[in-house]
Amino acid sequence: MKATHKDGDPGMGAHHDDHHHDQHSDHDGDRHDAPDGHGRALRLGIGGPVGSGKTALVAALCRSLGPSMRLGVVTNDIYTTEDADFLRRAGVLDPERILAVQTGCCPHTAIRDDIAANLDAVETLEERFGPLDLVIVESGGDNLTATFSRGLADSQIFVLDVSGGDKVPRKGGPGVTTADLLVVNKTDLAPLVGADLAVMARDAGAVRDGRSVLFTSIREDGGAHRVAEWVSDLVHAWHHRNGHAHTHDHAYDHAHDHAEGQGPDRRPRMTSSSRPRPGGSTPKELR
Ligand SMILES: Nc1nc2c(ncn2[C@@H]2O[C@H](COP(=O)(O)OP(=O)(O)OP(=O)(O)O)[C@@H](O)[C@H]2O)c(=O)[nH]1
Ligand SMILES: [Mg+2]
Repeated sequence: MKATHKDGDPGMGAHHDDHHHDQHSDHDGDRHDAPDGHGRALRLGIGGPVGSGKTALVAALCRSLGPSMRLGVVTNDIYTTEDADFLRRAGVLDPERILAVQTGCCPHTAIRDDIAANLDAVETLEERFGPLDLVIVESGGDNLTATFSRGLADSQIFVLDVSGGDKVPRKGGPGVTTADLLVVNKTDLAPLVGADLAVMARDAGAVRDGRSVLFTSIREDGGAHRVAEWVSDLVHAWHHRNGHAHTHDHAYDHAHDHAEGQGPDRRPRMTSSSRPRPGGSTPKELR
């Protein structure tokens, strides 16, 4: 069964009866190996606590990457379609390319344990608008343990904000430690809440085993610029890895070796062009 759309609202219930993705419905995220990526979009999961700035990041990524990439977005809310509505109103993407999943349960259930409704939404976008380069799946706000099944997301960004205090990265949890990119958002609020960004950077570095961390103030214009660069690198690596034909309409200048064998396991890396520009409002990468 394809996901249901209610009253013209493309909201999708996670709890429909006919789970044609039952093979993805067991309860061990690690067993959900991503299917062969040949011909399909990179699936990027964005998770993190309630209100940390996930939707703001999705909006910023759509604005930055939309001109050069074929995008789709899936949002998750418990009972509403609030995030999808916000993104449609913001005009960051063709409204039809934004689908809402209503989880009706703990947000992490729909991105980790029973991913059927989210997979339906991703596949619906690809059927309607494909081929796509990138489908972003925003999780509902959850706690520090929430991570995406690898059967749903090829790569994951975890968004924290500074308002929970500078102790949060030190507390770790799978979202903080294992996400491919950790974003620490709302740096503009750090002085107001007494959060020491250097402490957050140090602690995040200690628990993340070299994985990337970016500090952002997404509310500022261009505040997610470096996250957009990271994602752009990731999508291009994805195309190379899977042998997709794609135009080299790179939104961002980045280290990009077209030689065979360069793509597969290359982590996106910051290049000289992605370092903070003097006088710019780009967020700081503190590691
Ligand atoms: N001061 C400040 N506010 C921000 C920043 N980024 C986002 N916000 C605000 O924080 C609030 C929550 O942002 P959202 O993007 O809705 O957060 P979210 O993580 O998607 O929230 P849920 O989906 O409800 O979990 C909004 O009022 C945003 O405008 C930032 O960098 N600085
Ligand atoms: Mg949101």
